[in-house]
Amino acid sequence: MIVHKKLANGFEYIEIKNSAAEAKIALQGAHIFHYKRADEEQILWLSEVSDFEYGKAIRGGVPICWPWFGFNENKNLPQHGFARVSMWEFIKSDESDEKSSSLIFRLTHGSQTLKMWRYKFELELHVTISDKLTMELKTTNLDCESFVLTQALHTYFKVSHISHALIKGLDKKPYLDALTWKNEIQEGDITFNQEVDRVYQEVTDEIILRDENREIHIKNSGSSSTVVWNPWIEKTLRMSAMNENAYEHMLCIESANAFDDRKVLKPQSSYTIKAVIF
Ligand code: TA6
Repeated sequence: MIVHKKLANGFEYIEIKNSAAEAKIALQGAHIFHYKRADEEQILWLSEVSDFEYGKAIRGGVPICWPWFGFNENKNLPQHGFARVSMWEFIKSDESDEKSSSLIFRLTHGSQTLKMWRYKFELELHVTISDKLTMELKTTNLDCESFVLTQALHTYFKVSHISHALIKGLDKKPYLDALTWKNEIQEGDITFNQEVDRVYQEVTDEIILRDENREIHIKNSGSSSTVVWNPWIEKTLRMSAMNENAYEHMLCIESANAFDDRKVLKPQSSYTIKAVIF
C-alpha cells in the first residue's frame, strides 16, 4: 500500500506498507525518514525533535547530500547541498510484489537551483522497500559542460546505545579525520567513546553495524568513500533538532562520493551511487 499523506502544516510524504516492511519518504529531499522491517525494531534513527518544515532538512533517516558533500566554497550555500531541502517529484511506484514496493522520485534544475549551482541536471532516487532498503541515486548531466559531483546517502542508524555499537569492514582503510584534518589508517573495528567524524576511502567491502545482538549490513556500489559520524556530547549540544542525549542512540554510516572519491560528469553522462541496507 502506498499513500500520499500531508501534515497539518502541509508537509507532504509518502507512506509505504507491504508484507515485508514499512517506510515513510518526504517529498522534500526524497527523504526516507522511516524504515522498519516487519516484526523488527526501526533501523533508521529519527530525531524526536526533527523539523518537518519546508526549507529545513529532516534530522535523521537518509538525507541526500547533493551536489556537494560538506561545505561549498560559497559559505552562503547550505552545507551538504540543496537536494535535501528541495521539493522532488514523486514519479511512479510499483507494488506488483506484495513483499516489495519500488518508488521513483526526481529533481531537475530550475530557477532556484540554478541560483545556487549553475548546471542543468536530472537527479533520480530509485527506492525499493522490502526486507532490504535499496537506494539508487542517479545523476545525469544535462548541461553543455562537465561538472564535479560530491554526494552522500547520509544514513542515520538507530542503536540501542552508542557504547554497544561496533562497525566492522573498515579495518586498515585510510581515512581523513574531519576533527583534526589528518590522514589516518583504521586499526580494527570502530567503537565510540568520543566524537567521530571520518571519511574513509578505498572502501570496497560490505560494512557491518553490530549493536548488541543485531547486525545491519550496508553494501555500496558506485561509492568507495564512507563517512562515519557520531557527534558525541559537545557537538550534539550545537546541532539543530537534536536532544542533548541524541548521540547515545544514533550514528551515521554514509555511502558517499566525497573528497578523493569525487566524480566528474561529462555532458549527457550519468552516475549512480547505490546503497543496500539489510
Ligand atoms: O557527515 C558528517 C557531517 O558532515 C558532520 O560533520 C555534521 O555536520 C553532520 O554531517 C550533519 O550535518 P547537518 O548539515 O545535517 O547538520
